[in-house]
Amino acid sequence: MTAEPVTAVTAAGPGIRKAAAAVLALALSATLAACSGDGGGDGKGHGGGPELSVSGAYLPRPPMTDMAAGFLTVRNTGGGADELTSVTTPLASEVTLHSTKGTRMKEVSSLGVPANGRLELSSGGDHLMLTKLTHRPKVGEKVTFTLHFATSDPIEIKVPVEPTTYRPKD
Ligand SMILES: [Cu+2]
Repeated sequence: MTAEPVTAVTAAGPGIRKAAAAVLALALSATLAACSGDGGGDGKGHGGGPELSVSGAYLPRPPMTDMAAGFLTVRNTGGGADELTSVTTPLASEVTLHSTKGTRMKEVSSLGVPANGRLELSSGGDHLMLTKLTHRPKVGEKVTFTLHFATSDPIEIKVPVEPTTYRPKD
């Protein structure tokens, strides 16, 4: 009675190890792909969770140190939605998320990043509001922003300071 199951387990052994190795290899390549930054991706949704990348970030040079605005685009190539919940930066003691409806803006607790879609923060639209700056940043300076999300890991970016009247070309 005992010999038979043992034989079966031994026979299954290498097969299971092979399968485990394949799963591990898959997990590693997925991790490497995620680490390649905006990497272009394959453009397809991946069913499960959000897959975020950030582009086009800039900070117009603020006229004073009391307030600055930040703009960027969060792209989601994954099949799950996410939310931008907060942003932190050494430049400001406080960063709030502002949603703009028409000409009125209001502070919100999060901004949605739809599945297979994007969150665009742009001049005249939704934006980041930085208050109580540690200094007035110069054009060309790079400011570190850390973006925090409801689901995805935080994303750290370097945001270039542009002239006060700068508008991105599209
Ligand atoms: Cu605002």
